[in-house]
Amino acid sequence: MLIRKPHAICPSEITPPDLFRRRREWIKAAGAGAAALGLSAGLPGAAQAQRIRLFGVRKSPLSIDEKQTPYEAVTTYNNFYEFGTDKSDPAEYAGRLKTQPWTVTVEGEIKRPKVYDIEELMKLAPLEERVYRMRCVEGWSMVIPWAGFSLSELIRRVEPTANAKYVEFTTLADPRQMPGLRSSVLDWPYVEGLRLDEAQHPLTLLCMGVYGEMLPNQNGAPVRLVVPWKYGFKSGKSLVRIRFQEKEPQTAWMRSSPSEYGFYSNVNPEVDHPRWSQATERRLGEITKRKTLMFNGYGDQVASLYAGMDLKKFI
Ligand SMILES: Nc1nc2c(c(=O)[nH]1)N[C@H]1C(S)=C(S)[C@@H](COP(=O)(O)O)O[C@H]1N2
Ligand SMILES: [Mo]
Repeated sequence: MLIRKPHAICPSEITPPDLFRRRREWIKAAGAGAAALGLSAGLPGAAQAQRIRLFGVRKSPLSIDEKQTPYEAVTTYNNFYEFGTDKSDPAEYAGRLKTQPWTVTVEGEIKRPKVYDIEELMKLAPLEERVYRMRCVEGWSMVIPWAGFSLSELIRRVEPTANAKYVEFTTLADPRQMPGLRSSVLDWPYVEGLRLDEAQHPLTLLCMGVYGEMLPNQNGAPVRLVVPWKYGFKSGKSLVRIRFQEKEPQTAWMRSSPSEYGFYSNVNPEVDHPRWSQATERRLGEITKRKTLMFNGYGDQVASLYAGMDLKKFI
């Protein structure tokens, strides 16, 4: 992964909430004039984006009870390489992504293949708020109140065949909307994968919102995956295809860096990344490092998925 070392990330890199809010207010006030002058392209995407509240989101018992990372940090400190590799790039450039209309093609080893319209997909099951602990492979972590429903709700409806052993997730790769595709940091599109039982696990979230609102583009609008016991890169943003298959998918990170990334990518403090330790992490907004927890603290729920597997080998 083309990244800075974890210790190089300090809290001051995150736009202070006050400053951000003031900037947004200024932009709102200046909005009409700026648009008329054709200046809107120069404004940060996050600031010009419409914020749309989600209604009827119920609390989930799968949430953790930890202090949530502020909205401003969640939406301005992002990895979304399709918009650039700097943490601030997605908030700055993803505003131009057109998320409507949007479809997600569900295909492969299933009895009911279907192209889902995003509106239909959002209504498939009641939306739940899931406060999850998120751990990036780069060494930072956040606590984020996502909104969505278990991916298993979708999987149940499309009826996997006996040949379905894995699920491949493909995300949008549109060079007209995504300036980061010009870089060859990854072999686009961004592809991720899960074993079928991992994909069916109740914690695996098909996510459409955050902080009670529809996802901002920089967080993967209109629909993304969230797999909280794995490193953040497994949680693909802006999904366009979900394919069920017999073979293990080749993920974008495995293709670009096979010596550094395996298929499972479970958070594991005992297995270092070849270039740095994974034993500790920095929770955004905190100074003192925390010890990273096995399966990111979700071991009680997910460890049984890997019974009998050597997790030093299946990284
Ligand atoms: N399509 C796509 N999905 C992606 C990425 C990306 O670059 N492209 N980055 C991943 C990484 S490394 C992380 S840590 C999380 C970050 O999600 P967040 O910015 O919403 O916190 O998104 C993941 N999903
Ligand atoms: Mo990440």
